[in-house]
Amino acid sequence: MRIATTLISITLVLSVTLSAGASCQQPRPICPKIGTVQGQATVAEASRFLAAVNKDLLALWIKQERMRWVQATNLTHDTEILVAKVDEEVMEFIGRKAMEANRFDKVKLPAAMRRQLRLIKLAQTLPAPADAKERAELATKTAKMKSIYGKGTYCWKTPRPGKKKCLSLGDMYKVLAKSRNPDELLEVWTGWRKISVPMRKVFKRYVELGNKGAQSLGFKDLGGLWKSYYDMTPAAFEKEMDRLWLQVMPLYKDLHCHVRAKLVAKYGKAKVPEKGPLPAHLLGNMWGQEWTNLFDLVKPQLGGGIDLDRVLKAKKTDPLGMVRYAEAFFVSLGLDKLPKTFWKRSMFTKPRDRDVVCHASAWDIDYKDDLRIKMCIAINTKDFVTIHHELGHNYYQRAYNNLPTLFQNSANDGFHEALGDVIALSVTGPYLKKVGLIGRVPPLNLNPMMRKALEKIAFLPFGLLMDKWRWGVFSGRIKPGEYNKAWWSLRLKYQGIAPATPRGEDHFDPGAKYHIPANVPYARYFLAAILQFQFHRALCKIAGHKGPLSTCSIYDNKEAGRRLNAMMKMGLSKPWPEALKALTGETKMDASAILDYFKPLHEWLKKQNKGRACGW
Ligand code: X8Z
Ligand code: ZN
Repeated sequence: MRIATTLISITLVLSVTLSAGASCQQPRPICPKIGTVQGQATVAEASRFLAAVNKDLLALWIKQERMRWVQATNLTHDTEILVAKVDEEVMEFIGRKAMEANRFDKVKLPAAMRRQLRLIKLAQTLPAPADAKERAELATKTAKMKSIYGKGTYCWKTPRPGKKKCLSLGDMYKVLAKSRNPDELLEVWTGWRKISVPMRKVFKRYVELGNKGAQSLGFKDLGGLWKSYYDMTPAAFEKEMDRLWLQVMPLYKDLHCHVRAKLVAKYGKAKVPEKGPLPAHLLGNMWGQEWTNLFDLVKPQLGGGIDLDRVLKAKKTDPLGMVRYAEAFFVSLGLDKLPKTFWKRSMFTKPRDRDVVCHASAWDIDYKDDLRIKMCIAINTKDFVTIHHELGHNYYQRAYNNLPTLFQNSANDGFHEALGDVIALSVTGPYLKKVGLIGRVPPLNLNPMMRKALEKIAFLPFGLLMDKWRWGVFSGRIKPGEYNKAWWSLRLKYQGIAPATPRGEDHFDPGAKYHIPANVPYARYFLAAILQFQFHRALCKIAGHKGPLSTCSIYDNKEAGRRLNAMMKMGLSKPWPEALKALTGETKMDASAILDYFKPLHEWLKKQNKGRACGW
């Protein structure tokens, strides 16, 4: 790792020195070759500065990743403090370097250098205030929120004979997935939300301090920083999100309408209002962010389709086996196997003896080849997809590992989130047969597409509103006294979902979703949901696929793999439209691919909804 980075840095200095000649031709008082006139910055200095930042940042990030790994896989008082300490150190470093970078503002620089200087400011999702005490407080607050979330459990009001008394979030997933008893569902749904009540105060302070940090870097607030990741102004980015949402909204509304009709049929009008929002606890998922567990209630055809849950269980697939299927897919595209250390160091299952953060994540501890995933794998379709998602992160991380540290990321964060999902879109019937998971491909009907829609289309408004809420909070438009009210009004507006019981300001429901206490921006998942279909369409074309997009699998296609890897290798070195162009030939994010993919289902939904009053 270190050697490669040093080489890059030297190359950079050389190429910069060469191109610096160009700036010497302009009527400038100094030439970089001659050196610095007092107070005036030069290209060569900028180059040295960037080389040092890339080197020091790498060392710091590696240290931070190690600490974070240890904490996430063992939540204790001590690991919480250790992570807060290292976070503080990283925040201090980046904050200081971002300030120092300002001195090159007026120097004419090659685009790659200018970009890196800008990326220093964007290198963290949570910048700290310059004051050391406030910085330490912010680091402590975020570590605290993460650990409250990670340790969260719920114990049944009345213990059930023969069943666990206290449930982890994973146990609660199972209840929400399988139970059709509305009282039980409501108890679990409400029970989980008790964990976030103590977060409210901590969160409020985190907002104040995070904003202060973002403002010290010249952003309006923390939301302003998050919206600046996309090679356009924050205002333009907000518009971009809304534009994409408007493209897909009609499809979402038709899916919502059909699902509601089926929920009414199942639970009755007293529980599910015929013309109103969907009750949040009846959607088979803790946040109503995807509805795949409602498949049996809403499926278009009776027979056919593949029940991957059942297949995986029948084949006695274990967690490692699930990961091996995903790795084999990437290998079939011509990419390397995962390193041996991946298998040794990853956390695949929930340990019995300690608290861990079960929320799935992918890591590249040394920014080179120490790739790992951390998951509490359950043997089901959802986790099968999530494993592909996580390995997508790992393969992306490995593809750009030779770039300067500041470029070691995806073109925009939606690209990172889309990568593994694209692979999961290729998990089709014929693919499952090829890898021996099923013996016979069932005749094609609309069922698999419905299953995907419950995952992808249902997700869209949730993906959109998570950060709409936070942008509002960071800007001060949403006041601490109305956190929950604003949350539920966005849930109603975009998702058409409502809680079954009042959720006043004595609750803090946004905190019951991982990314809020963990300070992970969420617009990325919305973008990924759109982008992955654009990638899929392009890759299928490269693979020479004919016929509907939903039947395409790029499994075993080396050319598709080569093109995908070429895009991943660009990392964050170029504005994202260039990376998108490299793979798809397109320069805009666009929902036409996702709409194309689901067109047959949308037609079917429209027919089903005839005579129903849709909307809420
Ligand atoms: O957080 C994730 C991944 C890790 S980056 C498991 N996802 C979002 C979520 O769970 O809310 C993937 C889909 C959306
Ligand atoms: Zn992810």
